[in-house]
Amino acid sequence: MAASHPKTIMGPALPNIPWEARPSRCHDVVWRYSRNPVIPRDLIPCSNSIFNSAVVPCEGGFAGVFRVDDRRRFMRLHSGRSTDGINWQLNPEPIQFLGEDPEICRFEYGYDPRVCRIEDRYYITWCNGYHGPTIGMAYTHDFETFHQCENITLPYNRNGVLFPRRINGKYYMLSRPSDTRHTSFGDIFCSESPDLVYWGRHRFVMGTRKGWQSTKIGAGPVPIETQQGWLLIYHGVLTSCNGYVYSAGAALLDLDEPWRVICRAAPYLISPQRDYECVGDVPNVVFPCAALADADTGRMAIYYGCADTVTGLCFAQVDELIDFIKANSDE
Ligand code: BMA
Repeated sequence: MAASHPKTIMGPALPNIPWEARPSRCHDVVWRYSRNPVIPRDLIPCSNSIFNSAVVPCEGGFAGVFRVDDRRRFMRLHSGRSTDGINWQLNPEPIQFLGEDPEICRFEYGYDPRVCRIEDRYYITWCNGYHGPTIGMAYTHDFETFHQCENITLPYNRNGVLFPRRINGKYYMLSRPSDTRHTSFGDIFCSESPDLVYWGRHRFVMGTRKGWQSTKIGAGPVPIETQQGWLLIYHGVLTSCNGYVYSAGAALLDLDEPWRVICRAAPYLISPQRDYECVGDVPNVVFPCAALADADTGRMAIYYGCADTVTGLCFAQVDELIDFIKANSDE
């Protein structure tokens, strides 16, 4: 019989969520899929690497937008589909965004997509080349035709992540103002919009902390709505004597005022430890961009880029994850 207490995840059931139980010898709050990586670097003929990619439930299966660095080392976005969330078919051709205004649709580069279903559209946000990195936005109904909108930030900005519903009538976005280079700073901010076009009321959400998140942080997957607040998984960067190390952590944000942090775990959830996370085009990177959640079971499946080369999958139970954040919060 189903549990009688209210479900933690405030969203639909997803009975076909990819899932694997935590290995018996593992005590971590987030554990990796045993057959990682789920997406190899050479899945399509043009790909040098496929990573930092976003997936959503779609039409009984799954669809997504994938970061493909091609064999010219141009950064492109490709659509893809899967029936089980594990075996993916990617369109071998990059997405051609449609739009009226050539100023906006002149594609320079695109990377680190997120996909957010809001009402009847799937919105894609990504780091879009427009006189430097900014946040591009497009929408699709079917992952075939993509309509590009105005950029939603000025340059320079990265990690633009939408909330999946209006909050008190307004749309919200998290982003990370940055620079033209391999930014050595960065905090997460929240912006509000009446219409997904005009953005304002920019609020500070959270900044760097000691240790794994001491250089910069940036929002990861679209936040998951729970009874305890918006569950935000984000990446944090440490500068080691050998360069940047990207790990992932979690926080809970207020449901009504999402710039307010309720609690935030001091330890990371996952850091680069497996070979495919430590070795690749950019070593020592785990970079989550999407999370699936099943409200019935509390299961979560998190997709993350590994070493800027391949895509991995890891799992969590929402109640355990929230307990972990609360028990380890330094907020
Ligand atoms: C960031 C972005 C990510 C990348 C990371 C590590 O600035 O470019 O796409 O995964 O660096 O190289």
